[in-house]
Amino acid sequence: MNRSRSCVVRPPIARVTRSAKSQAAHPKPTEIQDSEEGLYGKHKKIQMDSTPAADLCHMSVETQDIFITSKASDSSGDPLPACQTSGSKADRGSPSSRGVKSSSPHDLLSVARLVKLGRCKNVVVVAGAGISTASGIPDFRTPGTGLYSNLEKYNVPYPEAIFNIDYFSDNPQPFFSLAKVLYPGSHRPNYIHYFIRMLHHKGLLLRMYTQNIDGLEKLCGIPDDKLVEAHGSFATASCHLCYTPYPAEEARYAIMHDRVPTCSFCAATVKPDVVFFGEDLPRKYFLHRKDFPKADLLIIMGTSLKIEPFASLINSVRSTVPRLLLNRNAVGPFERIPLRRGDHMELGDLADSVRKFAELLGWDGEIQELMGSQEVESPMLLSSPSSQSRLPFQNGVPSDHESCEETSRAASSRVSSSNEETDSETDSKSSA
Ligand code: CNA
Repeated sequence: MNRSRSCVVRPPIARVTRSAKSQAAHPKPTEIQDSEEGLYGKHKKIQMDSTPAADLCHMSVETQDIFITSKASDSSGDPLPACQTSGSKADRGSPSSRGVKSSSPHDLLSVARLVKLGRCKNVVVVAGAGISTASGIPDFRTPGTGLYSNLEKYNVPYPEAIFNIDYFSDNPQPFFSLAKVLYPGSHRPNYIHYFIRMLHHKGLLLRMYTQNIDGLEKLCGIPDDKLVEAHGSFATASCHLCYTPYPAEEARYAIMHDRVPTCSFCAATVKPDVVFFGEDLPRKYFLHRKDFPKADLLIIMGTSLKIEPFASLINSVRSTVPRLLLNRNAVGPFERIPLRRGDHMELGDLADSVRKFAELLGWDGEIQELMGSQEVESPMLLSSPSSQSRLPFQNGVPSDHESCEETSRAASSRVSSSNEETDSETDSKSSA
């Protein structure tokens, strides 16, 4: 994974990031140069309703949210006021209903009808931590159960510090303690993951963009070429300063045994290639430039849409493309009244909503069967944490194309980093 050479120290107060700023500044359709050759082929010429894709490269979080969530961790207040699910669509326009969002009972039905009519053949799924809470992995922001409400034990000044590369540089311990909980291995995919796999099975999944780092998408069988792990994963590891690759299994072993893995090249701390605030996203993320203009249905599930640039992705589908939000509460543009034409949402427990959607599509039986067959085919994979943890690797070697790509990228970035040592040092010094 490339780390930004222009990495800027972001104190909690400096909210505006390149991506967030550009989104505000460029609400109009963006024209992408025809000559622009992407990593994964040529980009579409016109990208409607899009945030300039080139700007979507650094992960950041709204500071406002940092303060709100910090506050939430020492009080029982809801950082993102949970939206009520009562009321009708007509309510949405009235000032008295501002902040009170609803899902119509017809929303799921309308989208299911479109799918059944064969109108959605290029479905893009955008997902976050909420798809894995049913697997027992806490999300970030759910009050009470979310990781941000339970950070006292990590002793960090503000929740996001735990994923801040500059903070990590000084003190990796908080992240390593959390990594022990998040490392893939002790959790298994749930119905929601298998629903997405079923989309693929039906030939409808154009791509899944996940912010999750738990590896459950791969574990349930969503193929690598259909998956973009936008915030990286634990499948590879490298030095956080010089990017020299480090065997992921060794990093895992060290972290699990409360040791700090260090780089054999420069002796700095090694970290799993999970994207931190202030770091670049994996290159595969830029597939969004060709995927989103092509999408004919966008399903957004289990995310608070608080982290940029990922959150802005959902604005880069064409304006006529239906967007379905499945979440506990309204988030992002779905908080606005009235909703954009073509926007639908089903609020409530995600597993319930997804099951309902699957039933409307007539897929529920098949999904159950798929889950059952997975259990029978590889009971150890699904039940044994230790064997699960080996899944992304085959004898310690990353088993998929992306992991290899990440590794070779890290190797090449080591070369470039030694060539540009001064840059890198400046960055790291300013980070410190
Ligand atoms: P978040 O900010 O915690 O938001 C999660 C959203 O999902 C919230 O809106 C919740 O209301 C909603 N949600 C949670 N559980 C349910 C449920 N059962 N039914 C319905 N809705 C539910 O997390 P985001 O994904 O938006 O933030 C992105 C971060 C989280 C990424 O950088 C991840 O790396 C990070 N993260 C990942 C994991 C994981 O890999 N499983 C876990 C925790 C955090």
